[in-house]
Formats: sequence, structure tokens, C-alpha cells
Amino acid sequence: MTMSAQQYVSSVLEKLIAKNPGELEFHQAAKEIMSSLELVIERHPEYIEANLLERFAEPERVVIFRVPWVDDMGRVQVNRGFRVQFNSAIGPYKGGLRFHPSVNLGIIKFLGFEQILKNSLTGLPIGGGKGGSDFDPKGKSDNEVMRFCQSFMTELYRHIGADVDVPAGDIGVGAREIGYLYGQYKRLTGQYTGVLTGKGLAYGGSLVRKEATGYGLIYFVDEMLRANGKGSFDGKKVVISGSGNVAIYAHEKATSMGAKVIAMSDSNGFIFDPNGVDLDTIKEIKEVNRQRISEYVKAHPHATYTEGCLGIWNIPCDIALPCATQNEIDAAAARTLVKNGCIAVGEGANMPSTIEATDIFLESGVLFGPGKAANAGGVATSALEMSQNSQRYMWTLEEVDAKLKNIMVNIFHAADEAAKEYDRPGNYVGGANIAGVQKVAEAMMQQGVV
Ligand code: NDP
Ligand code: 2IT
Repeated sequence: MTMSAQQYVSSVLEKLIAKNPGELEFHQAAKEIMSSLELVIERHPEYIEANLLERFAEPERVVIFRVPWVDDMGRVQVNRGFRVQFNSAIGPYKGGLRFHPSVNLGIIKFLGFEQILKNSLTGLPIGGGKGGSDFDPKGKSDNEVMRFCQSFMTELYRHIGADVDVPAGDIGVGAREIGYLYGQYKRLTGQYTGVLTGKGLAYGGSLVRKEATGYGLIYFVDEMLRANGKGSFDGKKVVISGSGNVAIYAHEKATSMGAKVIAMSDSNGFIFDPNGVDLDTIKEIKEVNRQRISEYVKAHPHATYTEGCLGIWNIPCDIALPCATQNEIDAAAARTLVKNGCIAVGEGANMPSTIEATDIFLESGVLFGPGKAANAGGVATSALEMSQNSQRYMWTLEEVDAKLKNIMVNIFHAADEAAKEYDRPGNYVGGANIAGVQKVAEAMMQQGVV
């Protein structure tokens, strides 16, 4: 009996949900990806024969470990560490580490699953992985963060390597954490290799990596606007959620292209500054002092601060850039954005829009750049950092930035063309999933049942 593509995809999804109970974010990402892949399976019945999708949805390896450390009061604390090595068909596992109290296996698996397709879209040879911990760096001293990172790496080091698995940053993991992690890796192994990306410029980091996700997001959205005859960032009003690494550098590049960013947020609330959010103040508050965004109104009394995250989407804007976390735009927020005349949404965060919100954007004709395409600039530049480390060489800022821009423009067109080829013109969600899976599927088929 032959199975239809639809039957096959539903059976894989059903099994995935049954086998991974409670992993809601993983189910959500899998539903979105699988519904696009049905179109690919229709054209490749041999993938059913090879049970490709069931293999694709099962991580190659999951490591869960204890991370004990001693806080400044001398108390012993215990956190849980994760590394999901999801898919190595096209290159070593690659993906960030997230340190946030909400981290659990389902969240790391959703991020790892998305990462496979995102990394493939960059056109560079990197597989998909993700990791992290439920450790909360907020309110911890530098010494506490260092002791935690050292303990985390004391287990992780045996699972990673420059040609095996190369972690980087994500929420709660920036230059400080990468530095402590790298120092401990080097001490444990005695090796000076490109085992992590997002490193400091003094010890093997790449120019533009810090800015890359935010800059890349703007390059992607700009190309999406132009290709659809909607102008460019020039003169557009932009709302950006979050005020971390991605949000800050999205603001910087959008502003340099003539946009006005009128609102930003953190996990407590948002600021609205009709004159344009002053980025130097945000950098001082967030990057230097690690304070709350509510501090902003002290320096800019004409701006307002509102408690709560969701309200930011009530502010009328031309372009919305969710750059904080998953599921931060629900159906009601999406409807409000559409009603207020928003023409484009670019996901700097991973899966910031719920499935319902995504459907509302697509049905309303809002240009929608899904995270795995729009935020791929970070990991793309990480792969460029790996290349430079392998060559023991460092490219100039102009060289890296030009490569990043070129990659983002190519990703947009790959998603656009796949969407057209599969009769979903303008649907970059489907386009990105289809364009991303092609190389991975081909590599898995050629490598046999592994
Ligand atoms: P940061 O830790 O630098 O910043 C995160 C920002 O989002 C902070 O403003 C934070 O507020 C806010 N935030 C975090 N969690 C929540 C939450 N549960 N609810 C509301 N706000 C929240 O992280 P990044 O900027 O690196 O990451 C932001 C997003 O971009 C994530 O989805 C990440 O996966 C994605 N991403 C990151 C890449 C990178 O290279 N760094 C690459 C591609 C995607 P607060 O300070 O209050 O916690
Ligand atoms: O979600 C992501 O793509 C990242 N956090 C960046 C991963 C990386 O390896 O640079």
C-alpha cells in the first residue's frame, strides 16, 4: 500500500507529538515545518520510502547534564545543561546556547530543529544544533557567571569540537559568557581551536559577528521590501521588541538606512519615543550597565515606559521587528498590527509569532520574513568566523559585511523562488522551509540510513 504525502507527513507529526509529550514549542515548530514539507514529499515519493522525515525529526543526539556551581554566598546551586545535536548531514552541528530560566528540552529542540533549515539556507556547510541551561544570568555577579560557565563547559567540552559541534550565543549568552566558556575549553583540552563563535576580537572572533543578526535582519527585510515594490527602510516607522543583541543592531542598521525606531522593550515592559529611540542610551543601559529598559525615560523624559510586553504591538508602525523571544506576537497582536497599517514583519527572534499570528500576516498580505530566513545572518557570520579560524586569518569589516549582505539577499531570493516554484508566491514561510530542506534532504539520501 502506498501512502500519500499528506498521510505520511501527518503520521510523522502524530508520532513526534506522542513521543515527545509536553514539548510544546517543539510541536509548534514541527507543525509549521512539516506542513510546508508536504509539498516537497509530493515531488519526492522516494523520501517516504527512505522514511526521511521521521529521521529528520529525531535529533541525532541529546545530552542533558548537571551543572553544579557555588554562588557568592558559598551556597551550592544546581542547574541543568542541554546540547541537542540535531542534524549533521551538511556540516558539523552549529547553533547557539541559551541561558534563561525558561529553558527546557522542548525549547532547545524547537530551536535546534529550526537551526537545521536556517543553517542550510545560509549556503554554508553547517549542520543544526542548540543548547543552553535554565541558569539565569540576571542579577548574578561576573564571578558567578564565570563559575557557572566553567562548570557548564566542564561537561560540554567532551561533546563539542571545531569539526564536531560549534556552539555560540543566544539569549543570555553574549561576549562575556563566550569568553568564560572558551577559556575553560582551552584549559580542559589544551587546544586553541575555533570551537565557539562569537568570540572576542582579541582571541579569534570575527568582525561584524556581534552586529550580524540585527544587520542581517535589516538586509533581509530591505530586500523583501524592494522586491515587492514597497520602497526601503528610508522613512519607515519601526517597532522593535527586545533590547538585546539582535534588537540593538537591528535598530543601528535600520536607522542608518533612514528608518525611525519608535519603540523597544525588555521582558518587563516597553518604551515609546516618538522622536526615535536613542540607541546610545539603550546601549549604555543594556550593554554596559545591564539595567532595565525603564531607565530610558530618566534620560529622555518625553518618552513613555509601559509595564508588560504585549502592548508594544499596539503602537502603529510600518515595520514590526520582533527580536525578543518565541511566541511574543499572538493572534490579537497580529490583528492590531495589520489594522494599524503595518506592511512588513521581520522575525529577528526565533519563532516570535504564533502559528495563528503567522497565518494572519500571510492572509492579510503583510510581507512576512520568518526567523529561520530573516535572522540567519548571525549564524552565517558564525560560519564565516569558523572559516577565518580554519585559515588562521581575519577578514576586514568590509569583507565580512559584504559577505553577510550577499548571504541575506540570497536567502531572500531562495525563499522567494521556492515559494513561487511551489505555487505559494509571497509565502516566505513555506519558501524558507522548502529552500532550506532541499540540501539537507539530498545529503541525507546520499549518506544512506544513518
Ligand atoms: P539577548 O539576551 O541579547 O536579548 C534578549 C532580549 O529579549 C532582551 O531584551 C530580553 O529582555 C528579551 N527577552 C528575553 N526573553 C524574554 C521573554 N521570555 N519575554 C520577553 N522578553 C524577553 O538575546 P538575543 O538578542 O541574542 O536574542 C533575541 C532573539 O533572537 C532570541 O529569540 C534568539 O533566539 C534570536 N536569535 C539570536 C541570534 C544571535 O546571534 N544572538 C541569532 C538568531 C536569532 P530581558 O533583558 O528583560 O531578559
Ligand atoms: O539562533 C541562532 O541562529 C543563534 N543564536 C546564532 C547561532 C550561531 O551559531 O551563531
